[in-house]
Amino acid sequence: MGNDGNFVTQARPRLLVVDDQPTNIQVLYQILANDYQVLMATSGKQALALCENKQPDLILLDLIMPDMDGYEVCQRLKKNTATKDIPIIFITAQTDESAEEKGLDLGAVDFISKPINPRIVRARVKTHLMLKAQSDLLRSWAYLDGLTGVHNRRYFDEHLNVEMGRAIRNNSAMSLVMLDVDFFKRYNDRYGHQAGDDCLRRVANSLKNSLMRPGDHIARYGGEEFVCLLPETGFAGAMQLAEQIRKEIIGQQIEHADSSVAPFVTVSLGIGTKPENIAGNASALMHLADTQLYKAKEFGRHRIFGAELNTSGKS
Ligand code: GH3
Ligand code: MG
Repeated sequence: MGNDGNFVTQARPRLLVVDDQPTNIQVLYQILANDYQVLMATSGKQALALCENKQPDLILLDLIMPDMDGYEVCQRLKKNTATKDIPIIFITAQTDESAEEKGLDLGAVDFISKPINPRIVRARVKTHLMLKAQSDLLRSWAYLDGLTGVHNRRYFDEHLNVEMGRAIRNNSAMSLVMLDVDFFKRYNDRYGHQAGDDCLRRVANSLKNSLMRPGDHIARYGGEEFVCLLPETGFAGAMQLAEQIRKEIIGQQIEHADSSVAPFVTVSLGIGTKPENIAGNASALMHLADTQLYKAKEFGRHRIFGAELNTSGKS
């Protein structure tokens, strides 16, 4: 995965061929370049960097290389959450079974022996790319909310930690916006559960329409509660966005005759911000946004409250 939950393989799969001998790379390139985008690396170090930045769909990895051998490259890729799901096929002149066993134990999916047989290489690459595409698809489903199509809580929880780590490393700001539909129980009671589901879809769409940056994440956190994760966004920016969301939702004029705040569906929002240069942690930020949401409810609903970590509350 590694990037914004976009797990689905691109139209032309991307392979990475790693070998310290350029002539070996050349041979594989000629076999595969017609069908795939082929990236090349001549050392383990180069391979690791390419994997993080370019996210290949499959790696053909030479076992014996100077400096860092194929086993070590494999081990490092498997340890890194950003690269652990990329399948690895070892290419080796070694015929001894224990080498193969060790490679498979380290998480490689297959072994191909040199000298290269083009038909075998093509067939195995095709098979493993198909398996990868299937598992990418399953993984993406496991992270989606079936009703609204936005990410689910599981995805959010994992991403919150990753983004918080990044924000701390870069000393950058980061905000959460938590949102809860006002008087939603009454909405269901009056209009029925089916209409309630439609309403949640429309709320999710409003969020999608309001969040413009590619790094922003939206997730359905619970029944009628959503959360937006906004990397590199300070308090003022989050406030502005929350206001836009609030307006967008009331602007849809979804009739809600039993609401005590408006004739339409409204939402309450709570913001938590980790400011620049202040170390935060994911659960403290989550707790802050949640407390602010609670305040927004308490002070009348259809409003926004927010606060920054380590500073006093603001609204
Ligand atoms: P408040 O303004 O304080 O948030 O009141 P509320 O009625 O929105 O909050 P409450 O927590 O009392 O009720 C939430 C309701 O949301 C109850 C539950 O039946 C409904 N709900 C939760 N998930 C779904 C869902 O997936 N579909 C539908 N239609 N309703 C849901
Ligand atoms: Mg509610």
